[in-house]
Amino acid sequence: MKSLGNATFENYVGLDQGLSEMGYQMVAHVLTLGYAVMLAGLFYFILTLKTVAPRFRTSSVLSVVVMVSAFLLLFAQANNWTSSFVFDAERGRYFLGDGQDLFNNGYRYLNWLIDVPMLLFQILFVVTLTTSKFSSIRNQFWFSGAAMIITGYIGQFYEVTNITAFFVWGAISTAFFIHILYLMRKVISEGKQGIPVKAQNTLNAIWGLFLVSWMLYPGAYLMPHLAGLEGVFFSEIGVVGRQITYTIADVLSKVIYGVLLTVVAQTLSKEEGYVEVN
Ligand code: RET
Repeated sequence: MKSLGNATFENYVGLDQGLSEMGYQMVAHVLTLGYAVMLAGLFYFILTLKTVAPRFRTSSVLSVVVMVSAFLLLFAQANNWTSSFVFDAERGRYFLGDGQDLFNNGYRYLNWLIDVPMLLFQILFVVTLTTSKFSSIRNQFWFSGAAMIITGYIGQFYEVTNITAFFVWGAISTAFFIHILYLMRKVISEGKQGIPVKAQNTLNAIWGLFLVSWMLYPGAYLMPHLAGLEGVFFSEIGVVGRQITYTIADVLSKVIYGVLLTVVAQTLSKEEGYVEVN
């Protein structure tokens, strides 16, 4: 009898049903796309640094930190994928290789541990808070961001072997997530006060983007259980669906979010009479 310990569902699918050529390649490609976009984003944030007034530049620098860490960790995640499954020519499918590394999404979670606080701090360097204190919001962002990720990281190990533990850790993580959503809403509504309509509209778009893109992560956590255990998603569909969801979420929450913050900073810089000098 083979035992996979606390392995995540991708490995169980890879052990029993295996993965089709299309499913396996789609994941390999989408993971590669993920780190390629981070490298492209890195150049964008460096090259646009001087288009905003100096007081906004910390936001771009934080995007640079996010791009570098995401690039490295997504690269590791992509290699983890290709080293976990091996093609079996007899059966024409990929299976979990004997003695190979198991696949785990843990690289992502630890990447979020760096990126989530950075992404949350970033907006504080673009907006001006009216009633809240910068340091208080920063500390709450940092604390709840880290707590949300660490509890989720522990929970994801149990997605197959201990459903109760999986849901309890997931619920604790969600409590911190709700706190973050509450803080972000407050930051954005304070930030909109007294700034040009154009920048207010971009901040509204940032709030919408934030809500949608951050919700995709708990969606991916729940993926194998979306239609009940052993349901439709406890299969290749779920394995591929989860990696596509993560990649879309990463591009939106790290790159597009950073670009929109740059746009707000550019509008505000122009309004204060900042002109780029070379
Ligand atoms: C977890 C565990 C299940 C419950 C919840 C989660 C939320 C995760 C989020 C992650 C955001 C990550 C970002 C990364 C960017 O680099 C941990 C999946 C609520 C919101 C924005």
